[in-house]
Amino acid sequence: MMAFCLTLANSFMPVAGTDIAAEVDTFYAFLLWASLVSFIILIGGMVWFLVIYKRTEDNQKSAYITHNNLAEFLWSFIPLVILLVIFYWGWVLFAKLRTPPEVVSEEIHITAMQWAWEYKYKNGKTFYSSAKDTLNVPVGKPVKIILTSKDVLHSFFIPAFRIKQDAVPGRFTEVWFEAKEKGNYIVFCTEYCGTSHSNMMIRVNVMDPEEYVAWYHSEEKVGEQSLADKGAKLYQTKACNGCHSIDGKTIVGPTFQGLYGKNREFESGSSVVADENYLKESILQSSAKIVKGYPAAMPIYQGQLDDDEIEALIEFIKSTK
Ligand code: HEC
Ligand SMILES: [Cu+2]
Repeated sequence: MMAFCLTLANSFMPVAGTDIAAEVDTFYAFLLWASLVSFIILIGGMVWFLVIYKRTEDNQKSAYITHNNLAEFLWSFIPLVILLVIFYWGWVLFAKLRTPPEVVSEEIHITAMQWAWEYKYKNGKTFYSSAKDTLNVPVGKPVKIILTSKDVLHSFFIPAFRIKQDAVPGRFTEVWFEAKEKGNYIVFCTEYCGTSHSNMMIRVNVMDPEEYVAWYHSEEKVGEQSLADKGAKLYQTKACNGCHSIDGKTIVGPTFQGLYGKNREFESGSSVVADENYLKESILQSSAKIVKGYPAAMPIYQGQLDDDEIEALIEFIKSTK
């Protein structure tokens, strides 16, 4: 019975390509059935009352009832419990969808633009979706996508994985998934972004892990260098190394070693965890947050580094463990 209700409610859903997708579907099935039952009780009850309490004579009076404590309690309390269940269930699922595992197998930078996606792998492999290339990922491994946009709002949506995340200009957002089965799945841009918005429909190709590794190390779309290596070069050419070490020593500024993911305290008394957005802000406008115990001595790099360079510097900082 349960299984039948679930299958029926999910019959119009796209394939469930991840374990979480199946959980999301169960949740939706519950919502759907709960709505159906409520609908029948409410509308059915209304129609029934219309029939049985229909006035039969002109001077018929309705009964004088002021209130009914038990009925009022029940019609408030039962829906409250149901809504709390929906809230809690949705919350747990949402947290799962939003929180990537501590260790992910792949991290892919994706930059949205009018009207293509640019994929950039850690080893520097870079290509555009407009060339009809698939986004290759391994099966059964957690994959994290770090999103940003060059121009307007876009949104990265893989219906089969039940994940959706906006790509916002000037900011990094992230999303993750672990595909269950090999195959091709559709990716949509799901934020209307101009005339060729529909060209942003691409495919994610879930591959055998060995096949994926072979492709990853193949010559195809190979970048000149890995993102971290590119960042290491910038670290020298942009003179970051004059003030930041990568071996734990303090020069003028704090060391980059182990910085990513660390809790940072500021002169203002606030604190944040050093993620991509924090690193980007620190590089472009270091004065926005002054690290506690350090002078506000870092030059402003806004306008002197392009987005690709910042991405490379961030990957470099992440690689100094
Ligand atoms: C003249 C010295 C100087 C140079 C050059 C410099 N920085 Fe800094 N940087 C600092 C100081 C001092 C701080 C700490 C005070 C602050 O937060 O502004 C800092 C803070 C940072 C932080 C935050 C660190 C943390 O521990 O939270 C990052 C990230 C950073 N710098 C990156 C860079 C990068 C990348 C470059 C090169 C493009 C660079 N810096 C060049 C002096 C410098
Ligand atoms: Cu778009």
